[in-house]
Amino acid sequence: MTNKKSRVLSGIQPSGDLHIGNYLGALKQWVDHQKEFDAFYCVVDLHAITVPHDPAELCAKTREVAALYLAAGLELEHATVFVQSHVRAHTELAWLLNCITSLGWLYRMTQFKDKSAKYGADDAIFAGLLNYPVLQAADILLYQAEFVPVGEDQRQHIELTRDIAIRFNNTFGETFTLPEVMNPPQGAKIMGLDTPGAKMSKSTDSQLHAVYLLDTPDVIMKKFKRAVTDSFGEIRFSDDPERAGVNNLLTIYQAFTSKSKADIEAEFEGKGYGALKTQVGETVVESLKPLQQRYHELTGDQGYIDQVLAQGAEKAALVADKTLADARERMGFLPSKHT
Ligand code: AQP
Repeated sequence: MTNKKSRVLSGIQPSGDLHIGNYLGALKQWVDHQKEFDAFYCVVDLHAITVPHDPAELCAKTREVAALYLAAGLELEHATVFVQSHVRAHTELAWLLNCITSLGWLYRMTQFKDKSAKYGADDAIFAGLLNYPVLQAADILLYQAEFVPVGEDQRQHIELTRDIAIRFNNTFGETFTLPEVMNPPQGAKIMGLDTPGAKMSKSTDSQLHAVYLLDTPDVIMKKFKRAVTDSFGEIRFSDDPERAGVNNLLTIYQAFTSKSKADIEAEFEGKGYGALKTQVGETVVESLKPLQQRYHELTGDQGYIDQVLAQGAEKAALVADKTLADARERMGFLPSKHT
């Protein structure tokens, strides 16, 4: 009997400030389960250029996101942390997979529909925005990941990854492991505080939409105090879209405290929305304090993060290059004498 750990891979785009949705949907479960898995976590910078971007900001945010991975508690003896673009195999496998991916599959992706709708005319939409789920499939398949810990919004992309892997395996022979989605028990879909009908997102202009991991306590409290609720005056979990604001606050509270729904509803019995907002805000402030402190320590030594990322890329490339070589061979490319 072997004790081989299952492989996991996930990543976050350095496309803005990370928020508590990214933390609860992805980062927290990476940290909570890191000892159980052989883990690869990358900063997916190539995904962040699928919409217009600022080069200096991309570079700064890439380091910031990597530092947040470590500040949240990822330990390097359990997790390989690296930058996606530092491992060239990602872009090469993405091209190979693009050539077996049906256009119809990509047009059906909800994230493409939502994000492209913001740009209106086709001429304003980059082809990368349509194709990036294929790059995401390459990210996952290169590492033969069995599980992909992500928020609920990414489920469709993981299903697409499986479809692409199945088509490749059926056409060219068994090459890729089929990955499964791993959602957290709570917090898989955190909604915007000002728009509880829409998921909390990095790319929004509203000041009251998202609580960022590096927000100060005052700002966090202000955002929770102004969170949209309803006029029912009842504090309980509910799937009713009209009660989505209160449900979202309770979900955030549950994800940070791990209390049961029944205990939480009992705790707020007879209390008003003001008390709920204060309690959730204070819980988030306290929960983020260790992460924020560690982030500031880590970034005090800028060279450290770059060194971690260099070592991570080296380790990741060992795995990724092997899978890419297998895929190239199976597709019939003439082996190169130049390496
Ligand atoms: N609101 C959310 N609730 C729970 N999980 C979430 N995630 C994102 N939003 C929520 C999870 O965070 C991880 C990283 O996401 P991403 O950066 O790859 O892109 P995204 O899903 O498109 O996230 P954002 O924050 O909305 O970014 P932008 O605005 O740049 O597109 C994923 O695991 C995701 O599920």
